[in-house]
Amino acid sequence: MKISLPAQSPMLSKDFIYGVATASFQIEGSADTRLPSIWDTFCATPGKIRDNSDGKQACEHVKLWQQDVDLIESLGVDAYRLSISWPRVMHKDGSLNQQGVNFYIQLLDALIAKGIKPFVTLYHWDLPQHIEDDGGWLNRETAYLFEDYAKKIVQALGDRVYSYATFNEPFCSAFLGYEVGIHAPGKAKVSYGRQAAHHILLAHGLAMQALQQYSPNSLNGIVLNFTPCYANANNAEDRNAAELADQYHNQWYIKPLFDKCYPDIIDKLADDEKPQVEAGDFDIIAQPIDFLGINFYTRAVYTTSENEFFQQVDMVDAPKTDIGWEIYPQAFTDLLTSLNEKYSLPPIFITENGAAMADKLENNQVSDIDRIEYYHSHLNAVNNAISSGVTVAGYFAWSLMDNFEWAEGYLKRFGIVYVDYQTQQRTVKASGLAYRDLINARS
Ligand code: GBH
Repeated sequence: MKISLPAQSPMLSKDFIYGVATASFQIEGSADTRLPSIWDTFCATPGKIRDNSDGKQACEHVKLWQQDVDLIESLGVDAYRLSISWPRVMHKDGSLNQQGVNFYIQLLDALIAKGIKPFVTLYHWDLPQHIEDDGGWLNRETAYLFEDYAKKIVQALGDRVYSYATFNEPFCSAFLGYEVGIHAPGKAKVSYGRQAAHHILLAHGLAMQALQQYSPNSLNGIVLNFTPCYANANNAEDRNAAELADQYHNQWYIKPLFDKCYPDIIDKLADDEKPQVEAGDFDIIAQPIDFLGINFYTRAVYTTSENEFFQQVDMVDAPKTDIGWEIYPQAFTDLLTSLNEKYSLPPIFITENGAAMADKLENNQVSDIDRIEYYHSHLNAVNNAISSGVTVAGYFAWSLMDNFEWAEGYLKRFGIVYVDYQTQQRTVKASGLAYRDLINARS
């Protein structure tokens, strides 16, 4: 079983960037050498993480980073997407923590020495807890603290970074963290979710200005996740439900970046559910971006509901990954072509795509054939979008290695490298080898 693309695909050119991705809290460990984040607090709250685990050790990447860089190199990738832990690089008083900064400097230097392009995300969900204590993303001030963090870290890292993303998936931080509460900080109110989203988008715009000023030579942008919405029955009611779900979960985070407003569904919210927007906010939010990062995993299907705008339908008989997400690669093509029609987009990077599978380590091997199939079908879905005119410049597999999967703890494995958490032994899975072979097969 291998991953292949049509012979003429632009994704088989050496200019197309292939990478692997991780995030700080999910792999770093060494929690005692940084400030606490909202995820430390959330993990310590009973009932929030399925296996009651936490990120104190995770993949011990802070200790094992050199062997992890060798591992990344062995996969033959062009790029590595990592995130910086805000609570590792900043003290409470807002000054840089040089010890934490040095960790990233040595990591970036090691990547660069091997010719691997660093793609750095400034925020992959690990807000310092002391900022949450002052209101977190519900407090407008947090956007300005983020701008300050961005300015300082970007200047400290100098010209080492190929690409910066301000945020990873504002949807997850705002909706999962503040509206339904299944992610940190575990708050649950519609108005909270909408307000957090607005402050995160504002923070993105403020940080974009800083990035373009202090790091004009890197590709600067943002990473959004999309779960394309489909109608359950092909009738007007279900199509409308899917349209509203799309506006609420997907377009809410991209439309302000290009059109300087929220989608129409905002008019259906009660006044006390709408975010407070100040004059000039949309001008800040809609800073030009050099690239758009897109994370795709699955689609969602909707029907009408009596008391909600829409209701998700479980596709009972559909193929699913080990985390229960439907495998539906056509949605990836549909997503890319429809975004390309709606907005005048900069080049796209697929910053995450991958699958959780029930992996077994046997005789030092993991034959994750179903994951290879997932990558094969989804890379071909991207290729189909490129064929119909969408500009995609690169693709990152989520994830380099198994890691702390948020509310699922260590129960779900997304890696193309297997991690034995007892020994911290890494083993490249069959999917990792297949990905390497695809990358090496380019001309
Ligand atoms: C990403 O989030 C994260 O960036 C990354 O840290 C994480 O490890 C990885 O994905 C895997 O989870 O309920 O069936 O409608 C992705 C978050 C996943 C949120 C799909 C919406 C919809 C699934 N998105 N999910 S469903």
